[in-house]
Amino acid sequence: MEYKILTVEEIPEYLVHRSHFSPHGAKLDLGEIASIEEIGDGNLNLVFIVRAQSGAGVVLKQSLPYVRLVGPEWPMTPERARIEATTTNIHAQVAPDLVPLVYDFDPERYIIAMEDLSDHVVWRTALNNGQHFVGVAADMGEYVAKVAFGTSIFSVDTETMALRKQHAQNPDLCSITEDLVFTEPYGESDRNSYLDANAPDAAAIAQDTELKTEIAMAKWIFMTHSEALIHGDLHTGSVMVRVGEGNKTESSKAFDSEFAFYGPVSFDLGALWANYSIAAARAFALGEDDRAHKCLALPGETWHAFEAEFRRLWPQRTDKRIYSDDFLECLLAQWREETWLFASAKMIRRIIGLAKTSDIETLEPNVREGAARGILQLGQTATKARRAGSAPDLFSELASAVLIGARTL
Ligand code: SR1
Ligand code: MG
Repeated sequence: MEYKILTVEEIPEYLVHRSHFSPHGAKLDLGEIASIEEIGDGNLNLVFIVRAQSGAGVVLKQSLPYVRLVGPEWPMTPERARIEATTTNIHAQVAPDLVPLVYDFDPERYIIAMEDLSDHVVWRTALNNGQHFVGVAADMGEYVAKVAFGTSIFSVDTETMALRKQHAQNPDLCSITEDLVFTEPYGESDRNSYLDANAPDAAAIAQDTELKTEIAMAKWIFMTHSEALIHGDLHTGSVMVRVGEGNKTESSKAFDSEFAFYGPVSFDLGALWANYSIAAARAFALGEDDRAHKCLALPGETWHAFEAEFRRLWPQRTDKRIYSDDFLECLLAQWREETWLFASAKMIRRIIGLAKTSDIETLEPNVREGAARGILQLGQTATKARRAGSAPDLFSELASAVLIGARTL
């Protein structure tokens, strides 16, 4: 069937045909539509926000048959919309308040209708604007723990796990991660790019054989450890936050789980740590050191909330015969060390490879140079330093020293 791209003009008619879905418990009456806007700023999809006169809204997200960031010359399966809808629904069962509601999935047009989160902001945008939200990093730790426990063999029986893994196969998007995160930044690739001033830093990465062995280990873990139905792309641009007084988080939602698959739990934690460090590098580059240190407190906040929630859930595991309390300690220690490794890989890719972060890209080149160098050096040193102790505070101390040392203020 020919792929039909959704347009603003078509949406009122489209909603009539999907009339069975009822955002906010009341059908979105076409006569009441106040506005329709395309708001997608991600790398892959079209995103529309439909607002009714009543104030109710719904988001329509369509996955294109190609990578939006590059164009039709990079075809990509639109099936990722099904992965995202299914994952969001499964995550909603285990972490109900921490993901958006999915109202509808249209498998023919690859369109998800989901909760309008207009009263939330994208966390990365807030960080870029110099805002610090209290509680969201802990919420994300809790989310990863609930998913790690609730979608894994600790609570799902073997047969159901086998079926879930089958339905969650996501080879096209996993290949993107395998290439962009774990391979291309470490050698020649047409998709790599950086400031001329950072060419020696990229060359140092490509020549660091010890680092490349660690990254090979990370890639192997990513490709072989099917532990839980992880989010798969949990950076600060995949989190929406609503805050109240004192910038205290009232609601956190992890969204955009199209990269989800049965993978290593520590990959999601590493993605968060990497993006906290990138936010810190931006703050240091702008001379906002107090705020940078607050960003570097976030790895600890996420880890401690993750650990506390996983420990809280542990007594509910279905098989206590061999999965003992001693095993739990080993597992947490292993995940904590892997988190350093994945954080490093996720930092390095955002500086050298395709798909960068606005945190760094919107800095003036003179300070961007030092911020980028700091992130690369942090990735290089953290992969090795983790073996000497993997407490999150040690990561933050290392990050602070490396990012300050590299900045070009
Ligand atoms: C071609 S997709 C590029 C990146 O965008 C997503 O956010 C993932 O991080 C992916 O690697
Ligand atoms: Mg995304």
